Parts: sequence; C-alpha cells; structure tokens
Amino acid sequence: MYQYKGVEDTIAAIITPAGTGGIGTVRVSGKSALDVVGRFFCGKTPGPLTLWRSHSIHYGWVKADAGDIIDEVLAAFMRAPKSYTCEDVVEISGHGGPAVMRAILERCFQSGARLAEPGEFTKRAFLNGRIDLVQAEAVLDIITARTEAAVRAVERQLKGDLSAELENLRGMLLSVLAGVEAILNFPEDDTDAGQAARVQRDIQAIAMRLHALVATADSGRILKEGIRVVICGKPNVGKSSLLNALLRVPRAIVTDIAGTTRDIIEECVNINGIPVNLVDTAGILLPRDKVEAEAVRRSRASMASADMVLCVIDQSCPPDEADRAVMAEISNPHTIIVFNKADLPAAPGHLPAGVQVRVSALKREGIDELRAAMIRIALGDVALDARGVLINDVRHAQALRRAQQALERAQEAVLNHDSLEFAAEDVKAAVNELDAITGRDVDADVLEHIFSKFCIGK
Ligand SMILES: Nc1nc2c(ncn2[C@@H]2O[C@H](COP(=O)(O)OP(=O)(O)OP(=O)(O)O)[C@@H](O)[C@H]2O)c(=O)[nH]1
Ligand SMILES: [Mg+2]
Repeated sequence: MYQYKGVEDTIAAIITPAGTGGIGTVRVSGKSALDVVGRFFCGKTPGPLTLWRSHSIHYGWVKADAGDIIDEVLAAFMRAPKSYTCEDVVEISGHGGPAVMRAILERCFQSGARLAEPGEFTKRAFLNGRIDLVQAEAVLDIITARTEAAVRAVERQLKGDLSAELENLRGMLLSVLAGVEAILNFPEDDTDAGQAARVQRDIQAIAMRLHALVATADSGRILKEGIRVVICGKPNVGKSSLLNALLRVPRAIVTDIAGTTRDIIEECVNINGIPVNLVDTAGILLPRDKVEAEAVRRSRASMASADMVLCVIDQSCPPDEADRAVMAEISNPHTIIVFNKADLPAAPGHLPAGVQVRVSALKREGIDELRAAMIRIALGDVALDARGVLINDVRHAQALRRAQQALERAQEAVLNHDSLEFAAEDVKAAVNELDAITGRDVDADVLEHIFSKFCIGK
C-alpha cells in the first residue's frame, strides 16, 4: 500500500504549453508558495503576501535579484485547501514567451521551490484527498482527448460518477461481508439456509452491476484511443477518393493512373465522436518495380495492424482475379466491402459478401451510410451512451474483471456451505480490486506509473 508521508517541499512548473502565446503561467504549490513568490514579486499595492486573501489576483512585477524587472504579471493566489493541489498555490501569469517563462521559473528555483515532476500537481491533489485516483486519471484523459464525445465521457469520470459507482459497489460488498461473517460467527442461529441464500442473492446483484460496467470497456477504449481503419483494394478502385470523401478534404492525390498512391497516407477524422485514423494504402497488385514492391509490402503491413478494414471494389467493372486476391488477404473480422463508383452502371458478377455499402466517392454519395456502418461495427452491440459511466482504462477494466472472478468464486463457496470462510476471502479480494482502482489502497509503483504518463505542469 502507498504510504503518504506528507509533502514538505514547494514545487513549481510552467503550466501553459511550450512556445509563444499571449499569456504563459507558472504555478507554485506548497507550504511556502507565498514565501517563494514573495522573494521576487513586487506588487503595485505594496505589503506582505501573507495578507493576500484566498482567490485574489495581484498586479505587479517579477524582479531579478538585482531588482531589474523580468516581466509584468498577474499573480493569482489560492489558499489551501481550496486549490488544485489542496496546498497554497500561486499562479503567475506573464507574457507567454519561452524566455520569460523560463526566467520566472528560475526565480522560483532561486527562491526555494523545486521543479515539479510530471503530474505532480495532480498527484498532490490525489495524495491530499481532493480527488481519487480515477479522477486523477481523468485529468490526463481530458488533456489527451481527441473528440468532444471523449471529453464529455471523461468529464463524468472527473466529476466523480465512476468513483461514486465504485463506492456504491464497495459499500454493497462490505455489507455482504458482514452477512457472511455473521453466519460464520453465529452458526447456531439457524436461519442459516435463508441467510446463505440472501448472501448469494446480494453477491449476484453486485456481480451484475460489475458486469454492466465491464461491458462498457470496449466502447470506452475506442472513445479514448480511437480506431485505425485501413482502406485497401486493387489499384484505381477509388481508395484515395474514398479517403478524401471521408475526410471531406482532397488530402490524397487522385488520378486515373493505376498505382497513384505509394506512400501510406494517414489522417485522423472524428466520426460520431470516435477518433478514426484513416489509412490510405497503395493498391495491391503484382508490383512492377522496387518502389511498388515496397508500397505493396507497406499496404499489407497496414492491413495487419488495422482495427477495421474498408475493402474497396469498383462495382462498375466485373470482379477479377485482383479483387479476389485482395479479398483473400483480408482476415480482419471488422471488414466492410465498399462497392465504389455507384454513380456508374453496375457490372454483373459481383457477389454479395459480408457487410457491404455502396458509395460514390466521386459524387460523395453513400458516405454517411458508410460512416454509420463503421461506427456500428466498431462499437458492436454496446451503445455509446454519453450519459452513462464508461470504463476507458485498461487498468480499471482488468481490476473489475478480477473483482468479477473473485465474486464468481465467492458464489461457488456460498453454494458449498462448508467453505464460507473462502467466500469471505473472495469478497475481500473484490473489495481490494475496487480500492486499487480508486486509489484507496494502491501499490506505490502503480501510482508512479500512472503519474509518469502526465506532462510536467499538470
Ligand atoms: N465515376 C467514378 N469515378 C471514381 C469514383 N471514385 C474514384 N473514381 C475515379 O477513379 C480513379 C482512381 O481513383 P483513386 O482514388 O486515385 O483510386 P485509388 O484506388 O486510390 O488508386 P491507386 O492509388 O492507384 O491504387 C480516378 O480517376 C477517380 O476520379 C467514383 O465514385 N465514381
Ligand atoms: Mg490511391
């Protein structure tokens, strides 16, 4: 278990993005934040910083040791515990140039602060009890979210909806545990059979709620990480045209010469809130030279790493060996056959196969239907419920699955009346899994790993 030993030192970091901007901000957090800033901040209204009220803003200058002005700034003060970290926090906003920001940060170091580690501000918010681990992880997910739908889902996690559900389940598990222990301690009270049945029912109810949570893990992961969709097919069928239609911009070169695309082209597009990395590949056919051979090799490698494949066929030409060869190479179960050039008369001989959509990449027809099919296949049966709690983290999903398994064992143990002690152990194991998710009881190295994914300044 992680032992919090108290945070003694004061930390500082630039919390705005690197590079130039209108404003840049340095955050100082810790017991001596006011002391640190007081050594170089010169306010328009003179007086000691200790007189600052919480949540107040102060106009002034950051000065070098020799008294020269480094920058004109606004300093915002938030007194513990009502701040991001639950500690005294001063945020100094100056002109957003890298040299200015570095100079202000340097003044913080000279005045007793040290550079914050990646994620350390958020880690302190967690260690000081303002947020739990699930909420701390949500902070990182919000920063890295690529679509609004992903942000909305994570906002609920940050607000504590997932934490509340986990706390509910924990409470239910603890009362089951109390029930099991009552049977163990007072075996002579022979309402025994009834009690065991109740324990069994309660465990079943919790197991179902766990199951519902775990069932959202795929949607949650897709929403967070997105999917990689590879467009393949023989040359000249309209793969690049399809990429352009899905992106709504003419990104890839389109010509009527077979073999136009050689390098892999990859672009991200938001489809119904899901970040989709679309990959256009070179047409697969017998290569005519070294360049084509390499292009075809890369097309195959892309297909192998795809979450979904769009196999494009020109429906205006009769199917041939080349179409069949491409189809034979696809083993991805998430494949959509895209019959392109639907604006032209259909050639006979195309057999219906798997999930298929008819489009005209040229005329931009059928593209919405294709988008809908892609989302349906990506999400499977699990609906994307923007209001529900979603599991979007592998660590959470794994812990929940282990909790589920522990409860299955507990149920078996209750059925076999001799081994109620084992049932109690298994219920405890499930509680421990939930505690690891929320960070009530988590290993130091897990904690380290989670915060190491953050950037400095968050
Ligand atoms: N009529 C019609 N022509 C299309 C359609 N889509 C693409 N084309 C034409 O088909 C030709 C090939 O299009 P591309 O998008 O370059 O095909 P590709 O599959 O990327 O070709 P390679 O990169 O050479 O493998 C171009 O002349 C396009 O204008 C369509 O829906 N209808
Ligand atoms: Mg192309």
